[in-house]
Amino acid sequence: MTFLRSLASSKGDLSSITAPPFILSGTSLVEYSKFWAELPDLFVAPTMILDKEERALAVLKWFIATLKGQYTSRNETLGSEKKPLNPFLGEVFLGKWETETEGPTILVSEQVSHHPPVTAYAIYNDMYGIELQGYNGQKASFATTTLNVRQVGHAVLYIKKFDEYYYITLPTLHIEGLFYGAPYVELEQKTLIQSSNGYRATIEYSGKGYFSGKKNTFKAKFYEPEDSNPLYTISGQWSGKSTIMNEQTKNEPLFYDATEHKVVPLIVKPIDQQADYESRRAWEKVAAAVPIMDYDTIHIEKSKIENEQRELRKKEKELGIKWQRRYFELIEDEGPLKEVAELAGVEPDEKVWRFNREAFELSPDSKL
Ligand code: CLR
Repeated sequence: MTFLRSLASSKGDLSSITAPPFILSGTSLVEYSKFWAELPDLFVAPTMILDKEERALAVLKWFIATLKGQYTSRNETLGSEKKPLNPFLGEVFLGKWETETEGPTILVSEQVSHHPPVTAYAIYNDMYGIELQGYNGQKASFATTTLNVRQVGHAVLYIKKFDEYYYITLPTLHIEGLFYGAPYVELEQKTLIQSSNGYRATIEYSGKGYFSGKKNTFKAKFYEPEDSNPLYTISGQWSGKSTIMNEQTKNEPLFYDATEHKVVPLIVKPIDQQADYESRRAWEKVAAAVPIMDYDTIHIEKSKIENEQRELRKKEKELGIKWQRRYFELIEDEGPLKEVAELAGVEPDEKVWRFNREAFELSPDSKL
């Protein structure tokens, strides 16, 4: 009950929530960017498809396939949704996936803002010429026993060979099961994938009871450029099976089966080779204390990090300087990205976080 009350008074800032110990996780939110590419084969697949329509469908498939990891993996590995550690400004999470067919796929994730919390990330595979960039923050509100979370930010997928962009908006979600101490995520409302080639998909989410009696359901409509009648309707469960219906033939084969897919583990440098500002190194003591429920240590070690951060901000203020982001910069949204946002009919953000690949490659951090 104390927890539910603390949620009710959290006023939109998720980092201010004091969660009961059993709901804490030792993983920082900066790590969550990894869920975009844990299936490297689906991530690079669109680059090999010459037909625009088929390619846009492959992007949709990859996107649907990422949802299970993004939104159910804590339940699967830890038993319930958890409260992640609140990343500090400048905290970085780096890694790569390495598979025989896809080669290396690199992940760079950085906490670019603390108040409000914003994480920016870039994920790229040079062998196939594909790159995903994005950033996100969360706005929370609480109603009775449900925590509602709206995501701010977006992701942009770029395919080099076709000089093609896909603008991706992020779903709104809510946390159910709080009252029973067994929280889990359910997605709601709509997201959009708009390609610079004109193809687009809208994905509508729902939980039990709306489209069907099943949780984690979605219905995606896939459109040709400038057409308001969908070519295909894809529906089912994003954590399970979905089918694709051709609106002309009414033929409805399998689209994706999330239960068949095994994620490729991300390779992260051993902690002793990481920089101080790398997530797992910085939070090492807290992360070790969480599973053994050593609350004193959790508290002491968290406070250390928070105090260090406070000191840093104080010094910057005294010196009249601003914190320099490591690998991302806030720029005006010009050029192709603004165009796809407009095509998508979404209000483009005035300023967006973009990856500075040069800065990353000049840094020793790029040796993964
Ligand atoms: C972060 C960005 C990822 C997708 C994603 C998945 C789960 C979300 C997380 C985002 C933000 C933080 C989040 C989490 C689920 C629970 C957690 C909303 C959007 C909150 C802070 C936890 C509150 C405590 C509960 C367990 C009660 O791409």
